[in-house]
Amino acid sequence: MVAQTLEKPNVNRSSEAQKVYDAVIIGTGFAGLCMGIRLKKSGIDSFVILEKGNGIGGTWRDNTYPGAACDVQSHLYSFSFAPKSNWSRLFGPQKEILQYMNDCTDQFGIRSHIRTNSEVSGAWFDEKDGIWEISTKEGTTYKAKAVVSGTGGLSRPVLPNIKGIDTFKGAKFHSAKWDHSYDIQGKTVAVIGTGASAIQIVPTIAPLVGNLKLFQRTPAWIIPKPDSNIAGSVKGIFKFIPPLRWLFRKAIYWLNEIGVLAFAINPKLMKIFEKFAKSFIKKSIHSEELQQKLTPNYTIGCKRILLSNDYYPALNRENVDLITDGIQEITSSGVKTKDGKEHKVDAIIFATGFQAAEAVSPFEIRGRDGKLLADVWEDGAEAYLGTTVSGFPNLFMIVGPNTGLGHSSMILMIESQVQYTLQGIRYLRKKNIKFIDVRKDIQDKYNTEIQKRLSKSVWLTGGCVSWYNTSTGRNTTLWPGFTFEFKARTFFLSPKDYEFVRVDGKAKRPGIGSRFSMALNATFG
Ligand code: N01
Repeated sequence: MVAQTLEKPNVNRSSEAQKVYDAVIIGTGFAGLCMGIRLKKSGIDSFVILEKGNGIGGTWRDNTYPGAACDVQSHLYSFSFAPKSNWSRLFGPQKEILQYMNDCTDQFGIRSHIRTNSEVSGAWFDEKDGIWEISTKEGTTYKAKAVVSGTGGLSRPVLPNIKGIDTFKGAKFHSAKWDHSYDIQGKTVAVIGTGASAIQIVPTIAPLVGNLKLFQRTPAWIIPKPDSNIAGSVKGIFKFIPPLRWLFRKAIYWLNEIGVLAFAINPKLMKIFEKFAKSFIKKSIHSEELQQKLTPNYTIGCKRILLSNDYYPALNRENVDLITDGIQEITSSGVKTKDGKEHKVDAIIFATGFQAAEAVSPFEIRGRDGKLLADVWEDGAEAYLGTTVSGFPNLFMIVGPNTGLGHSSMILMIESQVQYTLQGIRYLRKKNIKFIDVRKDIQDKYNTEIQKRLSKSVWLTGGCVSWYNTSTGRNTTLWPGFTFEFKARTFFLSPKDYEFVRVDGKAKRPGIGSRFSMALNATFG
């Protein structure tokens, strides 16, 4: 239980503290940028975007590890309203994605709204005035009608709880905080973890290091990555014949979308993928012992399916050892496994993932009656349409609970949530509306439905432990359906789902006409 401290920050007497923005957006990942761009495009200028780092990009700024690239096709992993014809590869590398984000920031004129080095320490809702106060660690306080949180599920790297982790004398860092000043050339390096980050790191550093000791707790299912350079002629065609680029994006979209049938509707279909992945192991790995170590004992799809053409070949290398004996402790000079062996290494890289499913928000958020979001989410995060939480009026979360995907581009979900949020912000700009708060019964009904659907999915029936679920086995991260269903459900913000409180204190909802005009304005405004 999080301690109840009802203290607000010292209000900074700067001009920021006096001004009331229409919205304060938190984070400059795809979510925060998308929200800023859509506000700007619809003529709303009264917003700031707070960013804890000193540049934009969120997870794509932080994850600079060798080999970092997207595992979703770039023509789909990009904004629908900002297509890029000249992606260098089908699956773009980190630097190119970060450049794309910077280009969008400038193209849509939102850079002047961004306040870097502004780490939010807390947000408090003042029910009397219907205003959020947002404070930063740097000591500035902002006021806004609405808060849009775009802090993402993968912004808090997790170091494992392994005995002795602090005693190690060599270099150690998390994959999301790569220490580029450390020269790995010729060194003996441990990589702990075999998830999406590790399978990109291992093949990239294996030819550089002296020895690589890879500590695997659970093998991942891996399938080939249909990646390649995109030829100049194709880039030219996409540039000069935009409908073909659009068709290409649509083709990728529908190919990925088919995956939902196996992930969420009938996990038995996963057997087809499993057979394919098993034959991929057999074809790629020389030693039978290694093949066995790399074959998972849970249904494919239960954990994220990984794509790689160079991970298995890297494991065939003489200088790479896959160690599956389980880690006992970390010593001052290496990693000791449960069989009593100490593996001496110069450096340890923790590719151990992020804190995604557990019920925490990265900073204190207090809603009506001083209620703390972390307390409300003690048994697992939940929201309505992954975006709003009852008791926390005028707060919108992009990439909130149960909006993650196992099969396609998160940017599709982000754009849907932004469309929804934009309507909320438009309502709040109406002079007589103080706040809107999603009805608890609506939120509960929605989550009962989502959890029922998830209970049949491979994520809960596949027999694995994954970060998709909380420690009590509740899936708080994934959307159990097609992305077009989510888009349809978030296209209109339906006033009947909300308590509308007006400045005069009366609770009166806008009519049906308003619902349509808000959605149309949000779409075309
Ligand atoms: O993290 P992970 P990640 N002892 O949680 C192991 C996105 N992403 O950073 O499976 C030993 O997947 C853990 O073992 P186990 C993507 O959404 C996207 O790789 O829990 N091992 C696992 O092997 C992805 O899903 C891209 O038994 C320990 C690994 O660490 C998400 O980020 C690229 C351990 C963690 O794997 C996270 O990926 C990269 C311990 N105590 C990442 N604790 C794109 O291309 C944990 N592990 C878009």
